[in-house]
Amino acid sequence: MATQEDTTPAETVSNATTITRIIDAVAAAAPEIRAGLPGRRVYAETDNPSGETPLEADIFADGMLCDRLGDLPGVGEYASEEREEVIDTGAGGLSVCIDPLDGSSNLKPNNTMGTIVAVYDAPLPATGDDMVAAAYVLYGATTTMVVARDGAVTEYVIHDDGDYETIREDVSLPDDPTVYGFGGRVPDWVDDFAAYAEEVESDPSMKLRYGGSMIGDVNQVMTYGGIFAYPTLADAPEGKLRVQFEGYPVGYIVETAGGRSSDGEQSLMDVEKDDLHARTPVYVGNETFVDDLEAAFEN
Ligand code: P6P
Repeated sequence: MATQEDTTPAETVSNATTITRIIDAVAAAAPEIRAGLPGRRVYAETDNPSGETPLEADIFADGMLCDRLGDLPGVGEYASEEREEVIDTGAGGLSVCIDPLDGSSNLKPNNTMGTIVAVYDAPLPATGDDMVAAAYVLYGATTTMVVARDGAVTEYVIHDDGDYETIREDVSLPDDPTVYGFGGRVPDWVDDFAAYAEEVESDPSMKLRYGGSMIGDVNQVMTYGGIFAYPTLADAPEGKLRVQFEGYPVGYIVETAGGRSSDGEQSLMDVEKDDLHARTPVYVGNETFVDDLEAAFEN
């Protein structure tokens, strides 16, 4: 459930309290973001820093989250996939990176999408070691939120009033994995990944689950076990997904849930890139799948 508002003066707010306030604020915003999606399916007029054209819905969600998170005592920096530069709130404290509406291209076909939250105890761009919490909201048939903090993953349902309730504690990837979701196109996959993908797809226990929104696809892996991959493509040698906004937080959540993450060679948490909007290949899932992937890429 949402916490009591802490009345401690801002200058003495602990990181733990700030993380709780960030999660509370994201949960409170979620129903309003969801309610604001209809009527915002049109493209905005300018591209984002990754060269993608956002929807009005992306801009709407980013504006709301920037206002609410940027106003929190203990949040010193706010960055978003939709903004070129980091916003310094002047308050000092933790840094928050937001993908306001991951998979917003799913709005028109009314499929899932999500909000990704990465919290770092360092100025941006941060490293994987700086991460202190990560979360995602999933706008599906219901609105749920998965939070990794203090060494554990918890899944919540978010009610219409923004209050949230635990539905799964100590979430861990199932030992009998059954789903895989691979982004990009088979002809664009580099050869190593194409061979690996063929091996996974030939496993009769594995089913394809790919919805085009990373958070929806990762939540399938968090629920049923398996692997999600957005690999290096012939025309995307660095991959498509962003390190600070997608790779680190999803890697942190899956590893906290007992799985593994990789960029093909190392844990996503060990990837180091100077650019706030740098990209990386993303592979997350059960340990055996990621170990096999790295072995395939080594040979
Ligand atoms: P494709 C959504 O745009 C996103 O950033 C991720 O959520 C998703 O995994 C990927 O891109 C989908 O990419 O090439 O399948 O449309």
